[in-house]
Amino acid sequence: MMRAGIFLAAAMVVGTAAAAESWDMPTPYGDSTFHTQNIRQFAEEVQAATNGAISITVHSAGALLPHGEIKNAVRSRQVPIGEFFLSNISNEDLAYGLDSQPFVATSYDDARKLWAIQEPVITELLAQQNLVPLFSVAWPPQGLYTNGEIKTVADLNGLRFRAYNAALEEFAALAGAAPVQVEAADIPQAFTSGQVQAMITSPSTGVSSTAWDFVTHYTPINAWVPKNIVVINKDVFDGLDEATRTALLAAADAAETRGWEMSIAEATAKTEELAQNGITVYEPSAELTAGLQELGAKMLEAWNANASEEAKQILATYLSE
Ligand code: PCA
Repeated sequence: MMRAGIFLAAAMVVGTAAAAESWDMPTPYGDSTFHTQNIRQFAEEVQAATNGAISITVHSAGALLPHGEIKNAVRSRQVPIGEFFLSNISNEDLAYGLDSQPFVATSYDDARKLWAIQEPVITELLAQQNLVPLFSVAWPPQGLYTNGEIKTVADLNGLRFRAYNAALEEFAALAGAAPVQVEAADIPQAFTSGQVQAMITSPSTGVSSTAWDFVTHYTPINAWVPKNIVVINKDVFDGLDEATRTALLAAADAAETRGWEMSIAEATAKTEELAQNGITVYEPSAELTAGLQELGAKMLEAWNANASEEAKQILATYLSE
């Protein structure tokens, strides 16, 4: 009896050790970001639902890998799973970038509709790179941070403007500003060093970068609703047993639902927090909105001229629904 008991216990430990996997999960965004809080909860749920067979360590704020390397690191299996800003890879196919085109999808309803049309196309594109998308969550609608009120597009002329992707760089340049690429985690430093003077981002990122330390005004121009995406290496995914795969997908579904809810709640709460910390929050003038929309229309023309067939199909379906 005794001997059988010891034998069984030893076998169970070995069995668990062989099945257990530790996954490093990089994200460019810091710990105060709701996306990061959401993926940490996802990690906990995966661990619980798989009885510890998979334990995920989230590495925030670009600590493990620079933002621009995360997608390829998952592709090459340097890490099994990771999060990045979806439209950052629009240079590969404009299908990835439609959520960051100004004034295409400007509300959560629009953004959800766009994601539902984008998702199957993106899933196929990512499969060609040995990647499986697990979930995608929107940031709050993007607003404009400056020193002093911006009344028309002309007021942006010459400002050193923080950008996070190619579309924002194009938008800023069309507005006559000078775009500078800066990661979210480096925003405070970029402003205090004078590298940049203005930015477009969410109220969430405004609060997590304590924007009141370096700008005075914020206006919710709600120009687009961009998304993060979490992807897993396809070989890693296919190598899981069915029960584990099912648990992982269920946790991913829950994370997508929870993430969008967190985002919606933050859009209001974080705008209030900006005001509470002394930032003047104002509605954009009709002239500013019209001017920015004109730039958006120009960008969409260029987008259409360069987009792949599948990217154009996403836009056509989106506009027809
Ligand atoms: N915050 C991120 C991406 C979009 C957003 O709201 C950033 O500013 O980099």
